[in-house]
Amino acid sequence: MKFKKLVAVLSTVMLIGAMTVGCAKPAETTAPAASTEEAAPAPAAEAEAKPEEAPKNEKLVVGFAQIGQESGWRDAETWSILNTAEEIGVDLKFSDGQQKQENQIKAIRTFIQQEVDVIGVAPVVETGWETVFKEAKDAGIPIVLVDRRAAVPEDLYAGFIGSDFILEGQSAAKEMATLLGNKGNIVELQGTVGASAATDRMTGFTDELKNYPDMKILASQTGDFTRAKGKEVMEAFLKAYPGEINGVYAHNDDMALGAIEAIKDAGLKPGTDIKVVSIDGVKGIFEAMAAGEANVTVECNPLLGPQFFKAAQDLKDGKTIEKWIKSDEGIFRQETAKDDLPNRKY
Ligand code: GZL
Repeated sequence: MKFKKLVAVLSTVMLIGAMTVGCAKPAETTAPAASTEEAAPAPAAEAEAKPEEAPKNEKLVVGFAQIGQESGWRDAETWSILNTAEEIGVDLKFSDGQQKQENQIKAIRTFIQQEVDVIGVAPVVETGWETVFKEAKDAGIPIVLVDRRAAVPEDLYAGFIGSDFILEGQSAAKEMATLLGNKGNIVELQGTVGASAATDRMTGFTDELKNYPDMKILASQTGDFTRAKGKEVMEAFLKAYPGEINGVYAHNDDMALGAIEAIKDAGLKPGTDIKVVSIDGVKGIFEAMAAGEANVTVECNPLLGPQFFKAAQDLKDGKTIEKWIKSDEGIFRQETAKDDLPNRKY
C-alpha cells in the first residue's frame, strides 16, 4: 500500500506539472517583451536564464503512457519512472491508461501534439499500435517500448527495455519440476490476454514442460495480473480438480498471492500441499515465502526508470539505442526468502 500512496503522490505532482506545462502559454509569449530602448541582443537574454535551469529547449521532454495500477510490480515501475524523472529534472508528462489501450493511444496523440522529445509506452497488449506509432514517426518523435512489446515493424520503435519473458517462463517450469520431483499436475494463472508478458511466459513454461513427460497442465485461465482475479480463478480450479492439483504457476506474484488465499480457504497448505511458483519478485511474495506459503519467484525487474531516461536522452542527443535493452534478474526461493526480504527494493 505504501508504494501505491507514493505513486499516487508522485503522479499527482507530475500530472499537475504536466498540466501547468500543457496549459501555459508558449515560453516566447510569457517572457517580458523588452522595450525598444532596452532591446538587448538575444545572447544577453539567454544569459539571464537561471544557471541551474537549462534553457527550455535543452531540457528533456518525455511523454510516458503507462498501463495502469493492476499490480505491485506496476506500481514499482511507475514509482521508478516518476522518481527518476524528478531526480534528473526531466519534463515528464505521465498518463495512467487504466489498463485500456484506447487511453494509451489517446495519451500518445497528446504527447505528439505537445511535441515531446521522446515517447515511452508500456503496451497493455501487443497488437493495435501501428497507426499511432506511424503518427509519432511522421512527427519525428521516437518511441521506446518499456517492459512489454508491441507487434509492429522494427522501424516504428527505437528500442525495447525489458525482460526475457520466455526465459522467465522456462525458469519457472524448471523450478516447478524440482519442487514436484518431475511429476505432477499444474494449474496456470495467466496474465492479461494479449499481453506479451503473458504470451511469452506461457510459451516459455509450456515449451520447457515438454522435457518432463510426467508433468501436466490441468487448466489455464487469465487472472489479468490482479490478485482478486487470481484468487477467483484459483477457487474455480480447486472446485474443478479436487485433490488433483500439485502446483500452481502464476504469471505474476499478485495472482499467486490471490491463489494462496484461495488454497488456504479450501483448507489446504499453500507451499506444501500445492507448490506456488510465480514471476516478478515483489515484497509480498517474499513475505509469503518466508511464511512457507510460496516456493519460488522468478524476478522481473520493474525499476526501469534509469535505463529508460538514459535511452531517451541518447535519442534526444541524436544517438541510436540497442533494439533490446535487457534487464537482468535472478531466481529467489523459499529457503533464502527471510534473508532476501530486507534487501528488496519493491
Ligand atoms: C512485466 C509486466 C507485468 C508484470 C505484472 O514486464 O508487464 O505486468 O509481471 C504486471 O505484475 O502487471
